[in-house]
Amino acid sequence: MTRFFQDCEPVRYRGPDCSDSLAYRWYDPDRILLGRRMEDHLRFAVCYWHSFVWQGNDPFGGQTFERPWFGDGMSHARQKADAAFQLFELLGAPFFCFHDRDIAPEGDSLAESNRNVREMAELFATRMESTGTRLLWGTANLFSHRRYMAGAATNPDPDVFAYAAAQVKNVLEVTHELGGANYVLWGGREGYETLLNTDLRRELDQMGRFLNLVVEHKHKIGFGGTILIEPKPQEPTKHQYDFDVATVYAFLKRYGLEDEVKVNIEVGHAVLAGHAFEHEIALAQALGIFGSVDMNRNDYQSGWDTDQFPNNVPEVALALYFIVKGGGFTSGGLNFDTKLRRQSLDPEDLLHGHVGAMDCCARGLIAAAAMIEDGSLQIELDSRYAGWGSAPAKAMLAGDLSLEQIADWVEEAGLNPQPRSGRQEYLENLVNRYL
Ligand code: XUL
Ligand code: CO
Repeated sequence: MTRFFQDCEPVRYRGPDCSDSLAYRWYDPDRILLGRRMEDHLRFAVCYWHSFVWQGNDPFGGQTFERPWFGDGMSHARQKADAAFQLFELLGAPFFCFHDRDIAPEGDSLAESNRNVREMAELFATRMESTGTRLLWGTANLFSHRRYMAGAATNPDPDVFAYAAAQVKNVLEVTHELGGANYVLWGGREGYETLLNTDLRRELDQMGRFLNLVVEHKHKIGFGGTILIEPKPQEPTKHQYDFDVATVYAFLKRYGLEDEVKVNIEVGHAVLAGHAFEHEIALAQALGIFGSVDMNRNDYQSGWDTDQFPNNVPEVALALYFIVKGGGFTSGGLNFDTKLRRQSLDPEDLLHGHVGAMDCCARGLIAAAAMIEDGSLQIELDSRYAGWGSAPAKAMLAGDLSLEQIADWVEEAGLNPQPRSGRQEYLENLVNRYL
């Protein structure tokens, strides 16, 4: 086996003062924070697609990367797997994620494509065994091939719906066999460009049926992982049906799946939807559907899903504060759905991207743990809502008082509420003390 990452040494924790650019300054897998190993808090995953499949193209130009595995054959797929597992091992990343079409070429029929995926999964099983890398999630690519140009589950052609269902069946089973912790559905082209050619209500019903089929099959095969939907507001379609966490929750409720399916929240998708990342996290937690995270940022100016490695410690710290405060990950983790910039040609660039991202998250986690341990933020929050601890307030929230009874209470008690400061500047300054 030729090594793609020639002369690269495994990346190790060397502490903040280390001058080597390919060492962890903050990510120390065994360090205990809030009673849990850092590795188990963060559950990092490397994505197969952007790291090994994307060729560097943008709307104005084609391939910039040259990789020995670019090509359509199974031998290319095996070479790609060699490089991928080398990277996972060099980084000490505990997990990876893949789409079926990332790992194996499309065949002349679905049966041949599925066989290709299975053959690669067998190779993965041996590599996972020898390297200790685990599968955070698998997923099906239901958006690249032209048959899916008008969507998969939401396609006007039922044959496409059926083809997509058969494709998902295979990847769900492969994910199960590889011990995957989750299965993700990102609504690639589930959305529309114009209502002039779109029956929106029918398409939502199709998508609801599709997801129910996936959940039924999960139970049938005994897959213990979590089914996750990844919200995104637009790109590729103008109106994606899985717009954001709130929209996904409404969809799950309508199709009876709110106890079966959770969300995989991507930082850049939250930004495209006009939300702060931590808003999406907190909302998912509040609704009981927080699952996993794609930890890649967007450029704030470009308006595109730029899939960049995270590098802003204060932002990451705040997000991790809410994730950990809400109980942390169970089956989920932090997947780097990240692309190099198209000028970053060298194998080393893939290492630099991931090392920086993992260190940034580790540093953010240390700050988040300090915020939680210190408790000052929580004390402020508790005191803000302390009034709800009174007997009449509790009765009001529990639904024990009618509108009339509440009105009587206001009058009898002579209520005259006085506004209190929200203390935002104080709280923001407090957060900065931990960074
Ligand atoms: C697309 C995206 C996908 C999903 C998996 O924006 O994020 O890569 O994460 O299909
Ligand atoms: Co993603």
